[in-house]
Amino acid sequence: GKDYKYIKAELVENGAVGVVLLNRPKVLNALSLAVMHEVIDAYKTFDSLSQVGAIVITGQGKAFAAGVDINELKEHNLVNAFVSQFIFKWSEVATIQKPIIAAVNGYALGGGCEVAMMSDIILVGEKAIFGQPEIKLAAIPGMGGTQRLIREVGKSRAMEMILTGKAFINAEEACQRGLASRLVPGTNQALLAEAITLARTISESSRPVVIMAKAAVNAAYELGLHEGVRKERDLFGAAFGLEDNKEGMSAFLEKRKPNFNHS
Ligand code: CO8
Repeated sequence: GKDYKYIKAELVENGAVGVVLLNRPKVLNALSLAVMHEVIDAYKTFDSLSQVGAIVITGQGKAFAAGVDINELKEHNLVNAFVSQFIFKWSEVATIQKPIIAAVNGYALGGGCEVAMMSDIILVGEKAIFGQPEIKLAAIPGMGGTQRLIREVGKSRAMEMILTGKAFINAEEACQRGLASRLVPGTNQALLAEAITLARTISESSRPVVIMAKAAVNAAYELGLHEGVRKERDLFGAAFGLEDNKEGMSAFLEKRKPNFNHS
């Protein structure tokens, strides 16, 4: 593996799953610029490895991530916030083609909540807490929070969270509203193990078809229904051009496990 300073990145499940562990527990995994560069680099590396089928990101201790690093934020002014890469490099997460699963336990605040929402599936532990407290710093969310949170929890709840900075969503509410897919009881380890199992399950399907499916679902974020359905139809059709597609159907009819070669 690569030598990162603020995260740990490793391949598990015989290389089928890439795991990113945010590793600044003393500051509740605050997302400094260095952390941002390392996470994006790890995501891109995993995305480019043919054996990797899905990626997991997680925190540790009391936090997934308690937001952008406030020590660095306070150094910014209007000019360099716009001109420098600042926090906007996080938008490159949208270029990752393989599914990303966030295993969230403890605080996912500000940028931490936003990094979780940039993922494709969120699993929560019992102690998960989501919030957008930027307003208390006289700032607003800057990594997609205002756009994604309304889609996940509805406008009213999102407004309450963003305008007060004091309304938080716990694990149960996150599941109830659909922000998270499900709750995994127990320790951080149990949550991570479940996220890895999920990633492994995804990695057993045809890689290109998984990428098509993710792209089709994500189109719903960006396109209207008419164009979205058209995009789905194009991707649906494209899947029929794959060898894996023939293998998948043959295997079903021959009552055996498919042997995908991911092409
Ligand atoms: N940045 C830097 N350090 C942090 C951060 C952070 N976001 N969060 C926690 N820490 C540090 C604390 O300073 C503390 O350090 P030390 O031990 O040296 O004092 C250590 O982590 C442990 O934290 P606490 O002692 O505070 O732990 P508690 O359990 O008492 O409290 C909380 C936990 C409630 C999570 C509390 O730490 C907290 O409120 N943190 C800040 C949460 C926050 O405001 N996040 C949003 C940040 S802004 C953002 O993400 C995007 C902004 C984009 C707009 C930019 C506009 C310019």
